[in-house]
Amino acid sequence: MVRWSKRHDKPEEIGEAAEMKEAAEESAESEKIEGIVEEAQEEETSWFARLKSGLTKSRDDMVGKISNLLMLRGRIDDELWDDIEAILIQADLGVQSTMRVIDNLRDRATYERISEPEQVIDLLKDELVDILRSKTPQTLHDSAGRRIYLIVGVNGTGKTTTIAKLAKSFTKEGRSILLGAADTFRAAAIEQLDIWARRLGVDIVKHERGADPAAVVYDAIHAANARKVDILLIDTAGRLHTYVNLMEELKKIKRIAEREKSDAELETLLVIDATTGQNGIAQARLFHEVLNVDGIVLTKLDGTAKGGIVLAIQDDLAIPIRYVGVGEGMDDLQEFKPEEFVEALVG
Ligand SMILES: Nc1nc2c(ncn2[C@@H]2O[C@H](COP(=O)(O)OP(=O)(O)OP(=O)(O)O)[C@@H](O)[C@H]2O)c(=O)[nH]1
Ligand SMILES: [Mg+2]
Repeated sequence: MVRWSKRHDKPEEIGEAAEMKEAAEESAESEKIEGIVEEAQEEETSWFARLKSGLTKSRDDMVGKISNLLMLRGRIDDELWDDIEAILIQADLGVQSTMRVIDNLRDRATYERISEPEQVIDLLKDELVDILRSKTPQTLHDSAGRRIYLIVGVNGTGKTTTIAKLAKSFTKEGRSILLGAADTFRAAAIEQLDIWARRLGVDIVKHERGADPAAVVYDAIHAANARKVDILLIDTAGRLHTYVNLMEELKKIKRIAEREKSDAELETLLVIDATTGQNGIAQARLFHEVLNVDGIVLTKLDGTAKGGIVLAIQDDLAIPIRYVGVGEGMDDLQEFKPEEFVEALVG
């Protein structure tokens, strides 16, 4: 744990043991990154298959339960809608989106004289796509223009990994990249980003651990402006002494970025771990209040993810989902596409 000296606002000496631990962590991190890069090169499974397999649990929790219900019930009545409503809420869809889905399903079932319960699944699919599509913005930015991505989120959600994945994907598009290491708080955070920068062959702007993150952001933006770099990706801390400290720091960083960005567009992306369900929604609400985020990166949709939170975030909170991640591999992050997501979720 890093302690801070009051006078210099810098970490105090951490001692030999801590340094050894850090060196061990760095080497473990380095090995892990090597593994991820190698796996990405061998990766053959398609993105959609991975997304679909990642959403297996969400699919079982939502569509599986609804299908069973439809089979058992055998007819469409008020009780059926109530039961579907309960399933959607349990699947973390959010109250507002669940109400909207149920109201629209009920109306359409009446207008279209749907009598076979199995048809409800197709209606549900349409409804989910409609909601997600209506809330998915057309591109936020001029795709050819210079951009600065401020990557924020609580610790462990996948910020640094997402930066590496985005850097790789933008590099493939032929765009020039710079990384900014503004998580100066956590031990080994700068080294972790540095390892990625080396692996991906991109430049990085970094200061010493404990330095003022706003100063890193200032330098990174000025370097990006001077070199006319297309994409600057800024890593930030996920944890400080307190949540209030973190929010104050991020607000300051954003203010500096807005002020210094010159002709680049600034996009604040909040990274949320999909396995945290309702907690992730609470994080989105809080970060949005303080930082006015432009979009969400939803990571860890593989495993025990709660796919329903996509609707809760995009519909209830009206924050667009920009990217989704389904694994630790370099190709496991893609732009969010409503039709594809619903196809993978509902099948
Ligand atoms: N399964 C899975 N793991 C992921 C995904 N994205 C990131 N991870 C893993 O989550 C862990 C944390 O990722 P980081 O990128 O270090 O998270 P962070 O937000 O930068 O964390 P701090 O720097 O501590 O704030 C790592 O082990 C990643 O490999 C994903 O989409 N799926
Ligand atoms: Mg990090």
